[in-house]
Amino acid sequence: RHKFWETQPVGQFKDIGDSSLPEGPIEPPTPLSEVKQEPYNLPAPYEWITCDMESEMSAEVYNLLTNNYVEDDENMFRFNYSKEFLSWALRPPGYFKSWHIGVRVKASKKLVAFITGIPVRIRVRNELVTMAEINFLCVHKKLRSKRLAPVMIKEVTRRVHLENIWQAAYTAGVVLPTPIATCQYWHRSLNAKKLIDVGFSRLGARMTMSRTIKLYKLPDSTVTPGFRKMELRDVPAVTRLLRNYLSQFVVAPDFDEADVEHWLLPTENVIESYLVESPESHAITDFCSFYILPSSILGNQNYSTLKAAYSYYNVATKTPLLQLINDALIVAKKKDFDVFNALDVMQNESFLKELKFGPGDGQLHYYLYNYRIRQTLKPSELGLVLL
Ligand code: NHW
Ligand code: EN5
Repeated sequence: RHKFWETQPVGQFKDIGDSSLPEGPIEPPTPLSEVKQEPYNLPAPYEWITCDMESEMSAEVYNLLTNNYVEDDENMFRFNYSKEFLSWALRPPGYFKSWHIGVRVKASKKLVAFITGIPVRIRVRNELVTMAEINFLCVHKKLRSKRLAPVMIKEVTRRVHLENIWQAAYTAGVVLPTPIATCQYWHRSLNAKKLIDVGFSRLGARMTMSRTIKLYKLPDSTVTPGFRKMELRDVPAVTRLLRNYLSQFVVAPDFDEADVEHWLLPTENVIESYLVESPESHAITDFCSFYILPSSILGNQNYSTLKAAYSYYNVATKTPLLQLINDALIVAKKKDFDVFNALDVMQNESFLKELKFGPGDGQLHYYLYNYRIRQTLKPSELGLVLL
């Protein structure tokens, strides 16, 4: 069934429910001297390249992904990560350039495949594990089903091993051996008319366009006193808030101040973060964030881009979470986003229905490489959002 994945140190379907298997690494690390020193072989027309995401290479990567990356099941939309977003996603503190891997045609130099890793510290229950986060696996549409993906996965694994890292985390819309959790995408319409016009959503039964627009109406300004954009000076307070919040989840990143500065400080067209500063004590009590990931609309006469915001990390200690996220929706609407998306991770279930999110037709499966979890987790036990 899974000729490649059956050979890898990942949870196998046949082992589901076997409580005699211990939690933790599936294979021990091998001595670094035993890690293969040369890259894996590619079919003859192709060669490996390391992609410098600060150079013109980043435009080639952008073009490959824009034309060949993830689509929905009906091929109506395709993720359109911006160049600025890719630069942010791939260059966090301590990143390795050698983990930004391209495949190109030797003769023409054309980039035809890509895969990336970034280093991350992830806590699984009480264990802190340094891992690679693998993302942006992409093979050009014309080169699909030629078993190029397994070679790319083996090559990124080799380069991760060379840094003495032996575990990885990744998400995918497809089922592979075997998810640690399966999450649901939810969508909150901000521009209902456009969403319907482009086929992202449908007019409900017994609903007119004007009733639908009214249903999703939002106030013009946020309601929480002390709600403002996060600034550099807030990094220590936000780090404390977030670390404390994430400690309750079974799987969560271990963020220090350098990570919070990178991952949560607002960056134009990439990431937006807001917090609540108590008007009395000036304490930072609540925090919310979303990242910006448009999708190309495939084959529509009137529109080419869907502007989407994705819920990232949110922490509410004083303000009700519902009100905090409603303020995030108000901000997103003001900034002309068409839709606000969220997964049912962390405590998101507590606001999704009340704030008029509806379930999408997509799921997101979470995976760990070379780390076994005894039981499948509930989405609410996950404190991790990948981009
Ligand atoms: S998920 C997004 C993945 N990208 C896309 O969906 C873009 C559009 N599709 C494509 O470009 C986020 C191709 O269809 C791809 C597959 C490249 C997906 N993950 O070359 P073949 C990520 O980036 C398996 C893992 O013939 P293809 C996360 C498939 O099950 N495996 O297929 C990435 C089969 O193996 P099997 C996937 O369609 C995590 C084999 O690939 C997969 O031409 C990567 C077929 O290969 C997926 N999304 O290319 C793993 N999709 O055993 C990281 C298919 O079933 C692991 N496959 O026969 C950790 C590594 C680091 C470890 C460090 C210690
Ligand atoms: C790793 N970092 O399927 C990412 N998106 O629901 C890779 N559906 O947008 C993994 N099909 O339901 C990616 N509208 C896996 C996701 C791939 C993309 C994907 C889904 C998620 C999606 C939309 C459009 C469907 C178009 C037809 C959808 C319904 C919205 C509606 C709004 C009003 C209230 C009810 C729901």
